[in-house]
Amino acid sequence: MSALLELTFVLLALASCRGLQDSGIDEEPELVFQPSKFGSLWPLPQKVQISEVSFKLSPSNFQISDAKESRSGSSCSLLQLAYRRYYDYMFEGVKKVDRSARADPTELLELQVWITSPDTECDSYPTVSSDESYELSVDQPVAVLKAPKVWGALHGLETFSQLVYEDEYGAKSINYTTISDFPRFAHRGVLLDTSRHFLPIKVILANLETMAMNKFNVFHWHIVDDPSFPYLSKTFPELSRKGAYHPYTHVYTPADVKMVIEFARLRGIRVVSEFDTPGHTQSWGKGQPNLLTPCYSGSKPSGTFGPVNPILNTTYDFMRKFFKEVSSVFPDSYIHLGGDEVDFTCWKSNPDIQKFMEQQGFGKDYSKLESFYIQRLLDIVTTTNKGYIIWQEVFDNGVKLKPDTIIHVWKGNQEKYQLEMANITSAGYQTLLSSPWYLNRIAYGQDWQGHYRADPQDFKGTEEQKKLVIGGEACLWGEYVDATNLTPRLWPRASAVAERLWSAKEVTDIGDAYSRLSVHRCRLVERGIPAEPLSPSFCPHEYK
Ligand code: CP6
Repeated sequence: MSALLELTFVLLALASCRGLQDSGIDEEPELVFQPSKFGSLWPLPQKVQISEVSFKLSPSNFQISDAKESRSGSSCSLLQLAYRRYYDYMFEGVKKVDRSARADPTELLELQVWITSPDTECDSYPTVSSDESYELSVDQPVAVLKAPKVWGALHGLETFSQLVYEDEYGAKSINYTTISDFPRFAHRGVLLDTSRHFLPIKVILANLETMAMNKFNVFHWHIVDDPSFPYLSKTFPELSRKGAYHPYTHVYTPADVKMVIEFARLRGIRVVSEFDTPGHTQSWGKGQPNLLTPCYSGSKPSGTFGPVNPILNTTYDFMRKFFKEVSSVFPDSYIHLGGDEVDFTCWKSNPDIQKFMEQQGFGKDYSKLESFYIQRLLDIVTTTNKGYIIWQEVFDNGVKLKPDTIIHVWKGNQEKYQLEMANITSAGYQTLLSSPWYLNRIAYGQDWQGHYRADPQDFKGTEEQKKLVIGGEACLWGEYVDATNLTPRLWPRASAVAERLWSAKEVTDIGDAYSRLSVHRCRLVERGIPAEPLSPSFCPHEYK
Protein backbone atom coordinates (compact mmCIF):
# COMPACT_ATOMS: atom_id res chain seq x y z
CA MET A 1 0.00 0.00 0.00
CA SER A 2 1.33 3.46 -0.83
CA ALA A 3 2.12 5.80 2.05
CA LEU A 4 -0.54 8.24 0.87
CA LEU A 5 -3.25 5.59 0.71
CA GLU A 6 -2.28 4.35 4.12
CA LEU A 7 -2.49 7.86 5.54
CA THR A 8 -5.93 8.26 4.02
CA PHE A 9 -7.05 5.08 5.76
CA VAL A 10 -5.71 6.26 9.09
CA LEU A 11 -7.48 9.61 8.72
CA LEU A 12 -10.72 7.94 7.68
CA ALA A 13 -10.47 5.57 10.61
CA LEU A 14 -9.89 8.46 13.00
CA ALA A 15 -12.83 10.36 11.53
CA SER A 16 -15.15 7.43 11.93
CA CYS A 17 -14.05 6.91 15.55
CA ARG A 18 -14.94 10.53 16.27
CA GLY A 19 -18.27 9.97 14.62
CA LEU A 20 -18.95 7.07 16.90
CA GLN A 21 -18.04 9.00 20.02
CA ASP A 22 -20.38 11.79 19.02
CA SER A 23 -23.22 9.50 18.07
CA GLY A 24 -23.95 8.79 21.71
CA ILE A 25 -23.95 4.99 21.35
CA ASP A 26 -24.09 3.63 24.86
CA GLU A 27 -22.28 0.44 25.58
CA GLU A 28 -24.03 -2.04 27.83
CA PRO A 29 -22.73 -1.91 31.40
CA GLU A 30 -19.66 -4.10 31.52
CA LEU A 31 -20.10 -7.44 33.22
CA VAL A 32 -17.38 -8.32 35.71
CA PHE A 33 -15.95 -11.72 34.99
CA GLN A 34 -16.60 -14.02 37.93
CA PRO A 35 -16.22 -17.74 37.34
CA SER A 36 -19.53 -19.57 37.67
CA LYS A 37 -19.86 -22.38 40.19
CA PHE A 38 -21.22 -24.34 37.25
CA GLY A 39 -17.93 -24.18 35.35
CA SER A 40 -18.57 -23.73 31.68
CA LEU A 41 -21.76 -25.75 31.29
CA TRP A 42 -23.90 -24.41 28.44
CA PRO A 43 -26.86 -24.67 28.29
CA LEU A 44 -27.16 -25.11 32.05
CA PRO A 45 -28.58 -28.53 33.01
CA GLN A 46 -31.79 -28.76 35.07
CA LYS A 47 -30.02 -30.12 38.18
CA VAL A 48 -26.27 -29.89 38.76
CA GLN A 49 -24.09 -30.66 41.75
CA ILE A 50 -20.36 -30.19 41.28
CA SER A 51 -18.01 -30.89 44.19
CA GLU A 52 -14.44 -29.75 44.86
CA VAL A 53 -13.14 -33.31 44.55
CA SER A 54 -11.41 -33.80 41.23
CA PHE A 55 -10.11 -36.68 39.14
CA LYS A 56 -7.49 -36.65 36.42
CA LEU A 57 -8.16 -37.90 32.91
CA SER A 58 -5.45 -39.09 30.56
CA PRO A 59 -5.91 -39.77 26.87
CA SER A 60 -4.21 -43.15 26.98
CA ASN A 61 -6.15 -44.52 29.95
CA PHE A 62 -9.57 -42.98 29.50
CA GLN A 63 -12.32 -44.52 27.42
CA ILE A 64 -16.00 -44.12 26.69
CA SER A 65 -17.78 -47.46 26.46
CA ASP A 66 -21.15 -49.21 26.57
CA ALA A 67 -22.25 -50.20 30.07
CA LYS A 68 -22.75 -53.97 30.44
CA GLU A 69 -26.41 -53.41 31.29
CA SER A 70 -26.99 -51.13 28.30
CA ARG A 71 -29.81 -52.04 25.93
CA SER A 72 -27.73 -50.70 23.09
CA GLY A 73 -24.47 -52.41 22.26
CA SER A 74 -21.54 -51.98 19.97
CA SER A 75 -23.92 -52.34 17.02
CA CYS A 76 -25.25 -48.82 17.59
CA SER A 77 -23.01 -46.84 15.30
CA LEU A 78 -24.72 -43.58 16.29
CA LEU A 79 -23.28 -44.04 19.79
CA GLN A 80 -19.89 -45.41 18.72
CA LEU A 81 -19.39 -42.42 16.41
CA ALA A 82 -20.41 -40.06 19.21
CA TYR A 83 -17.92 -41.67 21.66
CA ARG A 84 -15.20 -41.06 19.13
CA ARG A 85 -16.20 -37.41 18.50
CA TYR A 86 -16.35 -36.56 22.17
CA TYR A 87 -13.13 -38.39 23.03
CA ASP A 88 -11.45 -36.30 20.33
CA TYR A 89 -12.96 -33.04 21.59
CA MET A 90 -11.84 -33.81 25.14
CA PHE A 91 -8.24 -34.64 24.26
CA GLU A 92 -7.71 -32.48 21.17
CA GLY A 93 -4.00 -31.81 20.85
CA VAL A 94 -3.08 -33.85 23.93
CA LYS A 95 -0.33 -36.39 23.22
CA LYS A 96 -1.29 -39.98 23.75
CA VAL A 97 1.71 -41.41 25.66
CA ASP A 98 1.46 -44.99 26.77
CA ARG A 99 1.37 -45.01 30.52
CA SER A 100 -1.51 -47.39 30.89
CA ALA A 101 0.54 -49.54 33.29
CA ARG A 102 0.54 -46.93 36.02
CA ALA A 103 -2.75 -45.16 36.25
CA ASP A 104 -3.02 -42.64 39.04
CA PRO A 105 -5.39 -43.90 41.76
CA THR A 106 -7.37 -40.65 41.47
CA GLU A 107 -7.65 -41.03 37.72
CA LEU A 108 -11.02 -41.45 36.02
CA LEU A 109 -10.69 -44.32 33.59
CA GLU A 110 -14.05 -44.73 32.03
CA LEU A 111 -17.38 -43.21 31.10
CA GLN A 112 -19.97 -45.96 30.78
CA VAL A 113 -23.01 -45.20 28.68
CA TRP A 114 -26.14 -47.05 29.73
CA ILE A 115 -29.26 -46.91 27.55
CA THR A 116 -32.06 -48.08 29.80
CA SER A 117 -35.04 -48.41 27.47
CA PRO A 118 -35.52 -51.58 25.37
CA ASP A 119 -36.12 -49.52 22.25
CA THR A 120 -32.98 -47.39 22.17
CA GLU A 121 -34.04 -45.61 18.91
CA CYS A 122 -30.48 -45.97 17.64
CA ASP A 123 -31.62 -46.36 14.04
CA SER A 124 -34.60 -44.00 14.21
CA TYR A 125 -35.02 -40.33 13.45
CA PRO A 126 -35.53 -37.97 16.36
CA THR A 127 -39.05 -36.55 16.66
CA VAL A 128 -40.79 -33.75 18.53
CA SER A 129 -41.65 -36.24 21.29
CA SER A 130 -38.23 -37.92 21.60
CA ASP A 131 -37.00 -38.49 25.14
CA GLU A 132 -33.85 -36.35 25.45
CA SER A 133 -33.29 -36.79 29.18
CA TYR A 134 -30.15 -38.18 30.80
CA GLU A 135 -28.45 -38.60 34.14
CA LEU A 136 -24.74 -38.27 34.64
CA SER A 137 -22.69 -39.27 37.62
CA VAL A 138 -18.97 -38.57 37.59
CA ASP A 139 -17.45 -40.71 40.32
CA GLN A 140 -14.77 -43.32 40.96
CA PRO A 141 -14.06 -45.87 39.62
CA VAL A 142 -16.23 -45.06 36.60
CA ALA A 143 -18.51 -42.26 35.49
CA VAL A 144 -21.97 -43.39 34.37
CA LEU A 145 -24.23 -41.75 31.81
CA LYS A 146 -27.75 -43.16 31.97
CA ALA A 147 -30.40 -42.31 29.39
CA PRO A 148 -33.64 -43.96 28.27
CA LYS A 149 -32.82 -43.33 24.59
CA VAL A 150 -29.76 -42.51 22.50
CA TRP A 151 -30.92 -38.88 22.21
CA GLY A 152 -30.36 -38.25 25.91
CA ALA A 153 -27.01 -40.04 25.72
CA LEU A 154 -25.85 -37.65 22.97
CA HIS A 155 -26.70 -34.63 25.16
CA GLY A 156 -25.05 -36.30 28.16
CA LEU A 157 -21.82 -36.85 26.21
CA GLU A 158 -21.75 -33.16 25.30
CA THR A 159 -22.29 -32.25 28.96
CA PHE A 160 -19.57 -34.65 30.11
CA SER A 161 -17.11 -33.13 27.62
CA GLN A 162 -17.97 -29.66 28.97
CA LEU A 163 -17.09 -30.77 32.50
CA VAL A 164 -13.50 -31.58 31.48
CA TYR A 165 -11.06 -28.76 32.11
CA GLU A 166 -7.31 -28.25 32.39
CA ASP A 167 -5.79 -27.77 35.82
CA GLU A 168 -3.00 -25.22 36.39
CA TYR A 169 -0.40 -27.72 35.11
CA GLY A 170 -2.35 -28.42 31.93
CA ALA A 171 -3.60 -31.86 33.03
CA LYS A 172 -7.14 -32.79 32.01
CA SER A 173 -9.38 -32.96 35.06
CA ILE A 174 -13.02 -33.44 35.97
CA ASN A 175 -14.80 -32.91 39.29
CA TYR A 176 -17.07 -35.29 41.14
CA THR A 177 -20.46 -34.31 39.68
CA THR A 178 -24.10 -35.40 39.54
CA ILE A 179 -26.41 -34.08 36.84
CA SER A 180 -30.01 -34.80 35.99
CA ASP A 181 -31.13 -33.10 32.84
CA PHE A 182 -33.92 -32.72 30.29
CA PRO A 183 -35.05 -29.92 27.97
CA ARG A 184 -37.64 -27.30 28.91
CA PHE A 185 -38.94 -27.18 25.31
CA ALA A 186 -39.14 -29.99 22.75
CA HIS A 187 -38.49 -27.83 19.66
CA ARG A 188 -35.20 -25.92 19.75
CA GLY A 189 -34.34 -24.80 16.25
CA VAL A 190 -31.98 -22.86 14.04
CA LEU A 191 -33.19 -21.56 10.67
CA LEU A 192 -30.69 -21.27 7.84
CA ASP A 193 -31.62 -19.74 4.49
CA THR A 194 -29.94 -21.34 1.48
CA SER A 195 -31.73 -19.29 -1.17
CA ARG A 196 -30.40 -15.75 -0.70
CA HIS A 197 -26.94 -17.27 -0.69
CA PHE A 198 -26.03 -20.85 -1.46
CA LEU A 199 -24.42 -22.46 1.57
CA PRO A 200 -21.91 -25.23 0.77
CA ILE A 201 -22.70 -28.58 2.40
CA LYS A 202 -19.67 -28.36 4.65
CA VAL A 203 -20.96 -25.08 6.12
CA ILE A 204 -24.31 -26.71 6.85
CA LEU A 205 -22.60 -29.71 8.47
CA ALA A 206 -20.32 -27.52 10.58
CA ASN A 207 -23.39 -25.67 11.75
CA LEU A 208 -25.14 -28.92 12.70
CA GLU A 209 -22.07 -29.88 14.70
CA THR A 210 -22.22 -26.55 16.55
CA MET A 211 -25.96 -26.94 17.10
CA ALA A 212 -25.28 -30.26 18.86
CA MET A 213 -22.76 -28.52 21.15
CA ASN A 214 -25.63 -26.23 22.18
CA LYS A 215 -28.31 -28.97 22.42
CA PHE A 216 -30.35 -27.54 19.55
CA ASN A 217 -32.46 -30.28 17.98
CA VAL A 218 -34.14 -28.84 14.85
CA PHE A 219 -32.48 -27.62 11.67
CA HIS A 220 -35.15 -25.54 9.90
CA TRP A 221 -33.92 -25.59 6.32
CA HIS A 222 -35.39 -22.59 4.49
CA ILE A 223 -34.10 -24.17 1.36
CA VAL A 224 -35.67 -22.14 -1.50
CA ASP A 225 -37.06 -18.62 -1.84
CA ASP A 226 -37.28 -15.76 -4.38
CA PRO A 227 -33.61 -15.40 -5.38
CA SER A 228 -32.68 -19.04 -6.01
CA PHE A 229 -33.97 -22.61 -6.00
CA PRO A 230 -31.06 -24.86 -5.00
CA TYR A 231 -33.15 -27.97 -4.20
CA LEU A 232 -32.68 -30.56 -6.94
CA SER A 233 -36.08 -32.16 -7.40
CA LYS A 234 -36.17 -35.57 -9.04
CA THR A 235 -39.74 -34.96 -10.21
CA PHE A 236 -39.13 -31.41 -11.49
CA PRO A 237 -35.40 -31.08 -12.27
CA GLU A 238 -36.04 -27.89 -14.25
CA LEU A 239 -36.76 -26.04 -11.00
CA SER A 240 -33.10 -26.02 -9.96
CA ARG A 241 -31.72 -26.25 -13.50
CA LYS A 242 -33.30 -22.87 -14.23
CA GLY A 243 -33.87 -21.50 -10.75
CA ALA A 244 -30.58 -22.18 -8.93
CA TYR A 245 -27.71 -19.68 -9.04
CA HIS A 246 -25.83 -22.40 -10.90
CA PRO A 247 -27.39 -25.65 -12.15
CA TYR A 248 -24.55 -27.95 -10.98
CA THR A 249 -22.48 -26.22 -8.30
CA HIS A 250 -25.20 -24.35 -6.41
CA VAL A 251 -27.66 -27.17 -5.92
CA TYR A 252 -28.41 -29.73 -3.21
CA THR A 253 -28.58 -33.12 -4.90
CA PRO A 254 -30.57 -36.01 -3.40
CA ALA A 255 -27.24 -37.37 -2.08
CA ASP A 256 -26.41 -34.01 -0.45
CA VAL A 257 -29.80 -33.85 1.22
CA LYS A 258 -29.40 -37.44 2.48
CA MET A 259 -26.00 -36.56 3.91
CA VAL A 260 -27.36 -33.53 5.77
CA ILE A 261 -30.24 -35.58 7.19
CA GLU A 262 -27.98 -38.41 8.37
CA PHE A 263 -25.32 -36.08 9.81
CA ALA A 264 -28.12 -34.33 11.71
CA ARG A 265 -29.70 -37.61 12.90
CA LEU A 266 -26.36 -38.76 14.31
CA ARG A 267 -26.46 -35.63 16.48
CA GLY A 268 -30.10 -35.91 17.53
CA ILE A 269 -31.19 -33.15 15.17
CA ARG A 270 -34.34 -33.15 13.04
CA VAL A 271 -34.27 -31.61 9.58
CA VAL A 272 -37.49 -29.68 8.91
CA SER A 273 -37.59 -28.41 5.34
CA GLU A 274 -39.47 -25.29 4.35
CA PHE A 275 -40.94 -24.85 0.90
CA ASP A 276 -42.50 -21.43 1.29
CA THR A 277 -45.53 -20.64 -0.94
CA PRO A 278 -47.50 -18.83 -2.36
CA GLY A 279 -45.19 -15.80 -1.83
CA HIS A 280 -41.38 -15.91 -1.91
CA THR A 281 -41.53 -18.09 -5.04
CA GLN A 282 -39.93 -15.99 -7.83
CA SER A 283 -37.25 -18.65 -8.47
CA TRP A 284 -39.88 -21.39 -8.90
CA GLY A 285 -41.30 -19.58 -11.94
CA LYS A 286 -38.13 -20.00 -13.99
CA GLY A 287 -38.38 -23.78 -14.25
CA GLN A 288 -42.14 -24.22 -13.95
CA PRO A 289 -44.04 -22.18 -16.54
CA ASN A 290 -47.57 -21.04 -15.58
CA LEU A 291 -46.98 -21.64 -11.87
CA LEU A 292 -46.78 -17.95 -10.96
CA THR A 293 -49.41 -15.25 -11.51
CA PRO A 294 -48.72 -12.97 -14.54
CA CYS A 295 -48.88 -9.35 -13.38
CA TYR A 296 -50.65 -6.80 -15.54
CA SER A 297 -49.89 -3.23 -16.34
CA GLY A 298 -53.22 -1.82 -17.47
CA SER A 299 -54.81 -4.35 -19.80
CA LYS A 300 -51.58 -6.10 -20.81
CA PRO A 301 -49.30 -8.58 -19.01
CA SER A 302 -46.26 -6.64 -17.82
CA GLY A 303 -43.88 -9.58 -18.17
CA THR A 304 -43.35 -9.84 -14.44
CA PHE A 305 -44.81 -12.44 -12.11
CA GLY A 306 -46.31 -12.49 -8.64
CA PRO A 307 -47.14 -15.22 -6.10
CA VAL A 308 -48.19 -18.74 -7.11
CA ASN A 309 -51.31 -18.63 -9.29
CA PRO A 310 -54.09 -19.83 -7.01
CA ILE A 311 -56.85 -20.05 -9.65
CA LEU A 312 -55.42 -22.80 -11.91
CA ASN A 313 -55.96 -26.53 -11.42
CA THR A 314 -52.48 -27.09 -12.83
CA THR A 315 -51.04 -25.31 -9.80
CA TYR A 316 -52.53 -27.89 -7.47
CA ASP A 317 -51.49 -30.79 -9.73
CA PHE A 318 -47.95 -29.50 -9.49
CA MET A 319 -48.09 -29.03 -5.70
CA ARG A 320 -49.48 -32.56 -5.24
CA LYS A 321 -46.55 -34.12 -7.12
CA PHE A 322 -43.97 -31.79 -5.63
CA PHE A 323 -44.96 -32.32 -2.00
CA LYS A 324 -45.28 -36.05 -2.57
CA GLU A 325 -41.58 -36.03 -3.42
CA VAL A 326 -40.63 -33.68 -0.57
CA SER A 327 -42.50 -35.82 1.93
CA SER A 328 -40.49 -38.88 0.94
CA VAL A 329 -37.10 -37.09 0.72
CA PHE A 330 -37.40 -35.53 4.20
CA PRO A 331 -38.25 -38.16 6.82
CA ASP A 332 -39.39 -35.70 9.50
CA SER A 333 -43.09 -35.89 10.26
CA TYR A 334 -43.41 -32.12 9.81
CA ILE A 335 -42.97 -29.88 6.76
CA HIS A 336 -42.81 -26.09 7.06
CA LEU A 337 -45.15 -24.64 4.43
CA GLY A 338 -44.33 -20.95 4.85
CA GLY A 339 -47.31 -18.81 3.88
CA ASP A 340 -45.72 -15.52 4.98
CA GLU A 341 -45.55 -12.06 3.39
CA VAL A 342 -47.85 -12.52 0.40
CA ASP A 343 -47.87 -9.36 -1.71
CA PHE A 344 -51.32 -8.79 -3.27
CA THR A 345 -50.27 -6.15 -5.84
CA CYS A 346 -49.84 -8.61 -8.70
CA TRP A 347 -53.01 -10.58 -7.91
CA LYS A 348 -54.94 -7.28 -7.88
CA SER A 349 -53.60 -6.34 -11.32
CA ASN A 350 -54.62 -9.58 -13.03
CA PRO A 351 -58.10 -9.59 -14.71
CA ASP A 352 -58.48 -13.39 -14.48
CA ILE A 353 -57.84 -13.24 -10.75
CA GLN A 354 -60.31 -10.36 -10.41
CA LYS A 355 -62.97 -12.46 -12.18
CA PHE A 356 -62.23 -15.43 -9.93
CA MET A 357 -62.52 -13.25 -6.83
CA GLU A 358 -65.98 -12.16 -8.00
CA GLN A 359 -67.11 -15.72 -8.76
CA GLN A 360 -66.00 -16.87 -5.32
CA GLY A 361 -67.59 -13.89 -3.59
CA PHE A 362 -64.30 -12.80 -2.04
CA GLY A 363 -65.08 -9.10 -2.72
CA LYS A 364 -61.83 -7.14 -2.56
CA ASP A 365 -60.40 -9.21 0.29
CA TYR A 366 -57.29 -10.82 -1.18
CA SER A 367 -56.47 -12.54 2.10
CA LYS A 368 -59.51 -14.71 1.30
CA LEU A 369 -57.79 -15.73 -1.94
CA GLU A 370 -54.59 -16.45 -0.03
CA SER A 371 -56.56 -18.59 2.40
CA PHE A 372 -58.25 -20.38 -0.51
CA TYR A 373 -54.81 -21.38 -1.81
CA ILE A 374 -53.38 -22.35 1.57
CA GLN A 375 -56.47 -24.39 2.43
CA ARG A 376 -56.04 -26.49 -0.71
CA LEU A 377 -52.28 -26.81 -0.13
CA LEU A 378 -52.83 -27.99 3.45
CA ASP A 379 -55.32 -30.61 2.20
CA ILE A 380 -52.72 -31.83 -0.31
CA VAL A 381 -49.97 -32.09 2.31
CA THR A 382 -52.33 -33.84 4.71
CA THR A 383 -52.66 -36.68 2.20
CA THR A 384 -48.88 -37.27 2.51
CA ASN A 385 -49.39 -38.03 6.24
CA LYS A 386 -47.21 -35.14 7.33
CA GLY A 387 -47.98 -32.50 9.88
CA TYR A 388 -47.27 -28.92 9.01
CA ILE A 389 -45.77 -25.77 10.45
CA ILE A 390 -46.86 -22.43 9.02
CA TRP A 391 -45.89 -18.80 9.57
CA GLN A 392 -48.32 -16.75 11.66
CA GLU A 393 -50.06 -14.97 8.74
CA VAL A 394 -51.89 -18.18 7.86
CA PHE A 395 -53.48 -18.22 11.33
CA ASP A 396 -54.03 -14.44 11.24
CA ASN A 397 -56.02 -14.84 8.00
CA GLY A 398 -58.35 -17.33 9.63
CA VAL A 399 -57.46 -20.41 7.55
CA LYS A 400 -59.01 -23.63 8.89
CA LEU A 401 -56.17 -25.65 10.38
CA LYS A 402 -55.78 -29.21 11.61
CA PRO A 403 -55.62 -29.29 15.41
CA ASP A 404 -51.98 -30.49 15.35
CA THR A 405 -50.80 -27.53 13.23
CA ILE A 406 -47.83 -25.61 14.61
CA ILE A 407 -47.96 -21.84 14.16
CA HIS A 408 -44.63 -20.06 13.90
CA VAL A 409 -44.60 -16.50 15.29
CA TRP A 410 -42.06 -14.25 13.61
CA LYS A 411 -43.52 -10.73 13.55
CA GLY A 412 -43.62 -7.83 15.93
CA ASN A 413 -42.08 -6.33 19.03
CA GLN A 414 -42.45 -7.95 22.43
CA GLU A 415 -45.95 -6.59 23.06
CA LYS A 416 -47.20 -7.76 19.66
CA TYR A 417 -45.68 -11.22 19.67
CA GLN A 418 -46.87 -11.89 23.20
CA LEU A 419 -50.41 -11.01 22.15
CA GLU A 420 -50.07 -13.28 19.11
CA MET A 421 -48.85 -16.20 21.26
CA ALA A 422 -51.82 -15.62 23.59
CA ASN A 423 -54.28 -15.63 20.65
CA ILE A 424 -52.81 -18.73 19.01
CA THR A 425 -52.74 -20.76 22.21
CA SER A 426 -56.22 -19.65 23.30
CA ALA A 427 -57.43 -21.03 19.94
CA GLY A 428 -55.79 -24.31 21.05
CA TYR A 429 -52.88 -24.43 18.59
CA GLN A 430 -49.26 -25.27 19.29
CA THR A 431 -46.78 -22.50 18.67
CA LEU A 432 -43.13 -21.66 18.11
CA LEU A 433 -41.46 -18.32 18.73
CA SER A 434 -38.86 -16.55 16.57
CA SER A 435 -39.70 -12.81 16.77
CA PRO A 436 -36.99 -11.92 19.34
CA TRP A 437 -34.39 -14.17 17.70
CA TYR A 438 -33.60 -12.73 14.28
CA LEU A 439 -29.85 -13.22 14.45
CA ASN A 440 -29.38 -11.85 10.93
CA ARG A 441 -30.01 -8.46 12.60
CA ILE A 442 -26.85 -7.12 14.18
CA ALA A 443 -26.21 -4.27 16.58
CA TYR A 444 -23.19 -2.83 18.32
CA GLY A 445 -22.77 -4.38 21.77
CA GLN A 446 -23.97 -7.45 23.62
CA ASP A 447 -27.24 -8.15 21.85
CA TRP A 448 -27.13 -11.75 23.11
CA GLN A 449 -28.50 -10.40 26.39
CA GLY A 450 -31.74 -9.34 24.72
CA HIS A 451 -32.01 -12.75 23.07
CA TYR A 452 -31.33 -14.37 26.43
CA ARG A 453 -34.02 -12.41 28.28
CA ALA A 454 -36.85 -13.22 25.86
CA ASP A 455 -39.04 -16.06 27.14
CA PRO A 456 -41.55 -17.85 24.89
CA GLN A 457 -43.95 -18.48 27.77
CA ASP A 458 -44.07 -14.82 28.82
CA PHE A 459 -47.59 -13.83 27.76
CA LYS A 460 -51.02 -13.58 29.37
CA GLY A 461 -52.54 -17.04 29.37
CA THR A 462 -53.47 -20.11 31.37
CA GLU A 463 -51.15 -23.01 32.22
CA GLU A 464 -52.90 -24.99 29.49
CA GLN A 465 -52.00 -22.26 26.99
CA LYS A 466 -48.36 -22.19 28.12
CA LYS A 467 -48.10 -25.92 27.47
CA LEU A 468 -48.93 -25.30 23.81
CA VAL A 469 -45.63 -23.45 23.38
CA ILE A 470 -43.36 -26.17 22.06
CA GLY A 471 -40.26 -23.99 21.69
CA GLY A 472 -38.65 -21.59 19.29
CA GLU A 473 -36.06 -20.98 16.63
CA ALA A 474 -33.13 -18.67 16.12
CA CYS A 475 -33.35 -17.38 12.52
CA LEU A 476 -30.44 -16.50 10.31
CA TRP A 477 -31.98 -15.05 7.15
CA GLY A 478 -29.49 -15.05 4.33
CA GLU A 479 -29.69 -11.68 2.56
CA TYR A 480 -26.32 -10.60 3.98
CA VAL A 481 -24.93 -13.98 5.03
CA ASP A 482 -22.92 -16.56 3.12
CA ALA A 483 -20.18 -19.05 3.93
CA THR A 484 -17.73 -16.22 4.80
CA ASN A 485 -19.66 -14.75 7.74
CA LEU A 486 -22.28 -17.30 8.77
CA THR A 487 -20.53 -18.88 11.74
CA PRO A 488 -19.44 -15.79 13.70
CA ARG A 489 -22.78 -14.11 13.06
CA LEU A 490 -24.70 -17.07 14.45
CA TRP A 491 -22.38 -18.20 17.25
CA PRO A 492 -22.30 -17.66 20.17
CA ARG A 493 -25.40 -15.43 19.85
CA ALA A 494 -27.58 -18.46 19.03
CA SER A 495 -26.20 -20.09 22.19
CA ALA A 496 -28.23 -17.56 24.22
CA VAL A 497 -31.39 -18.87 22.54
CA ALA A 498 -30.24 -22.45 23.12
CA GLU A 499 -30.07 -21.92 26.89
CA ARG A 500 -33.44 -20.16 27.00
CA LEU A 501 -35.01 -23.16 25.24
CA TRP A 502 -33.20 -25.90 27.19
CA SER A 503 -32.66 -24.70 30.76
CA ALA A 504 -35.17 -24.12 33.55
CA LYS A 505 -37.32 -20.97 33.34
CA GLU A 506 -35.60 -19.61 36.47
CA VAL A 507 -32.14 -19.61 34.85
CA THR A 508 -32.00 -15.87 34.13
CA ASP A 509 -28.89 -14.54 35.91
CA ILE A 510 -27.15 -12.51 33.19
CA GLY A 511 -23.87 -12.30 35.11
CA ASP A 512 -23.64 -16.05 35.56
CA ALA A 513 -24.70 -16.57 31.95
CA TYR A 514 -21.94 -14.19 30.85
CA SER A 515 -19.29 -16.18 32.76
CA ARG A 516 -20.39 -19.52 31.38
CA LEU A 517 -21.02 -18.24 27.86
CA SER A 518 -17.56 -16.63 27.68
CA VAL A 519 -15.94 -19.99 28.44
CA HIS A 520 -18.38 -21.83 26.16
CA ARG A 521 -17.44 -19.46 23.34
CA CYS A 522 -13.73 -20.18 23.89
CA ARG A 523 -14.56 -23.89 23.79
CA LEU A 524 -16.33 -23.44 20.44
CA VAL A 525 -13.25 -21.63 19.08
CA GLU A 526 -10.97 -24.35 20.41
CA ARG A 527 -13.13 -26.92 18.66
CA GLY A 528 -12.55 -25.08 15.39
CA ILE A 529 -15.75 -22.99 15.26
CA PRO A 530 -14.98 -19.30 14.60
CA ALA A 531 -17.51 -17.94 17.12
CA GLU A 532 -17.27 -14.19 17.77
CA PRO A 533 -16.24 -12.76 21.17
CA LEU A 534 -18.77 -11.34 23.66
CA SER A 535 -16.56 -8.48 24.88
CA PRO A 536 -12.87 -7.52 25.32
CA SER A 537 -11.35 -10.81 26.50
CA PHE A 538 -8.96 -13.62 25.68
CA CYS A 539 -9.20 -17.38 25.54
CA PRO A 540 -6.82 -19.63 27.51
CA HIS A 541 -5.97 -21.69 24.43
CA GLU A 542 -4.50 -18.60 22.76
CA TYR A 543 -1.39 -19.17 24.90
CA LYS A 544 -0.76 -22.66 23.57
N1 CP6 B 1 -37.84 -14.46 3.89
C1 CP6 B 1 -38.97 -15.13 4.13
C2 CP6 B 1 -37.44 -13.47 4.74
C3 CP6 B 1 -38.21 -13.14 5.87
C4 CP6 B 1 -39.38 -13.88 6.06
N2 CP6 B 1 -39.73 -14.85 5.18
C5 CP6 B 1 -37.76 -12.08 6.78
C6 CP6 B 1 -38.56 -11.00 7.16
C7 CP6 B 1 -38.09 -10.00 8.00
C8 CP6 B 1 -36.78 -10.07 8.46
C9 CP6 B 1 -35.97 -11.11 8.09
C10 CP6 B 1 -36.46 -12.09 7.27
N3 CP6 B 1 -36.27 -12.86 4.45
N4 CP6 B 1 -39.36 -16.09 3.28
C11 CP6 B 1 -40.28 -13.69 7.21
C12 CP6 B 1 -40.63 -14.95 7.91
CL1 CP6 B 1 -36.15 -8.84 9.48
